[in-house]
Amino acid sequence: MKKSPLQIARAAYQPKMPASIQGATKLVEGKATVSVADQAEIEKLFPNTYGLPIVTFEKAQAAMEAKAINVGVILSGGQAPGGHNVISGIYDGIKSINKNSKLYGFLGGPSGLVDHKYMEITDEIMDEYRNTGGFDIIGSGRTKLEETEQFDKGIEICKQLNINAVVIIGGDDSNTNACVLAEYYKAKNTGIQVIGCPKTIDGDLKNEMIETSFGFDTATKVYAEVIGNIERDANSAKKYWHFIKLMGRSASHVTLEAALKTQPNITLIGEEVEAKNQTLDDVVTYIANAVKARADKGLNFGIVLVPEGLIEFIPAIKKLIAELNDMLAANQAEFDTIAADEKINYVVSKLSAENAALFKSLPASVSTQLALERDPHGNVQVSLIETEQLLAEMVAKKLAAWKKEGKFNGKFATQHHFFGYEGRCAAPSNFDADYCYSLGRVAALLISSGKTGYMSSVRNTTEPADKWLAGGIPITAMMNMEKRNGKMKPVIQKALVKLDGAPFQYFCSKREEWAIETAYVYPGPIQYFGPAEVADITTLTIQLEHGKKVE
Ligand code: FBP
Repeated sequence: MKKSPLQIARAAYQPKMPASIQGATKLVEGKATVSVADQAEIEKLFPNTYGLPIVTFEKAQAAMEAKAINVGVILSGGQAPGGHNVISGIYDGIKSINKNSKLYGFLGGPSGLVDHKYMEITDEIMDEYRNTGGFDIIGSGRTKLEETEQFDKGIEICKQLNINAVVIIGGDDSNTNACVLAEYYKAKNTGIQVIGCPKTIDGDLKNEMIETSFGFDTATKVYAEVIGNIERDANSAKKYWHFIKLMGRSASHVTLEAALKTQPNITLIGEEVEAKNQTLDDVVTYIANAVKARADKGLNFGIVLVPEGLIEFIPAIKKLIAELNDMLAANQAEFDTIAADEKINYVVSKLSAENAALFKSLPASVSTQLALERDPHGNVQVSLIETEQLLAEMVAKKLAAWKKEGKFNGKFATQHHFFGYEGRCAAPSNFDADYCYSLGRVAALLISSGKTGYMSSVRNTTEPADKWLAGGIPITAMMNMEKRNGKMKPVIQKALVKLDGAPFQYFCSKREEWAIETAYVYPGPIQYFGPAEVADITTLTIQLEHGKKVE
């Protein structure tokens, strides 16, 4: 395949990693863990993988003689920059433990394990993909691993290929499945270990031990570059309000990070909309007021950032979705027999009066998505709802009414954009290239130490990579019970934007100024080469969370 000059240069990049895992390493066990909530229930559901200790890897005097290990790797869910580097980290890690170790990739996501679709990753294949974006080395998919028949099919192929461990690279749902699989394999004494790696551009798989999910750094850099370009266009032409929706299904971290980087006029944060119990009209009025304030200063242009999950955060709509989920789970068989053009009427007939009224009041594009489409994990496919267009239209309507009343004298012309897929397969930034490679190396160490039900963890990430801390966290420690598809299930707790956290608080301290003034910042493209303060720096979110000054 033909390569660009940048790709050729990037192929030679040697990812940086923690000093503690370069050379001989020893595992140190920390204190035992408990789950973040619902301890008794989680312990009962995971008797073999609950309460395990946090582990860290430290430098050792001499490397231990280790036997060859065969590992199967799965990429699960949406693409995120750095996936290939996790795989190269695992590959180099198991080969450095014993050169006869083998890495198999299960093809097309978790279904590859169940359907026995796999390939062996060789030196030649691996070298083609080092430091590249995308998940195309083995492909990804959203099949949910939850049935024992699926787990048993996994055992068959692992026995056939002599696989000692499976690494699942995925988000909170996929790592929840990894934990269930680890428990099942341990309970059945299969000897097959399961290790998770934290992936998602959404940034909502994080906690004290998992400082960030990989891909968040690169994706937000890509979005910030393009938002900066649009800001400069807006500030040059001075004639459009740009409504920009950003990916992030269940949390607004991507939008918040993009805002911190580019200082747009208006940024909606779903978690705040929920906390303030706002309605769709409240949100529209908030934007319209900001448009008016700028128009009063003669500024008829601006930038609005909208998280893709906004709709789900509006409390009334959240309640509606919860009822829809329960109703669909209880009536799925009947629902499947209803003709396509009758499905909406069927849904309305089954809802409570209050929710039926709200459902009918929503634009058809929104209600159809809420009622009909779910991904295999039961999530509403918010990336398909055109919230940016909906908001632009609703604000235009409100301003037109204000104009008639003599309350608004400006101009309001809009453009809308959705940035999501544009960033998910970008070539990983230095941070993601280094972080992902390190996560892969740590996964290999967890496997060779006999661990199962752990997630690979690399911390201290605002420091240079050689000072990063490497280890593992039991996945059960991140779990709580939540309702999914109408039933209470053990799941990894999603990390939403904390309204009392430093990133949001910093944003709050600036947003009034950014709303009225034109305070745009133009970050420019990701730099892969150059001084560390330009090329290696990570997100403002992590820096603020770590108490760093970001002025
Ligand atoms: P993951 O949680 O699997 O990483 O995916 C996140 C995401 O990128 C969301 O931001 C977005 O809503 C969704 O994937 C889109 O899914 P799809 O790729 O199936 O269209």
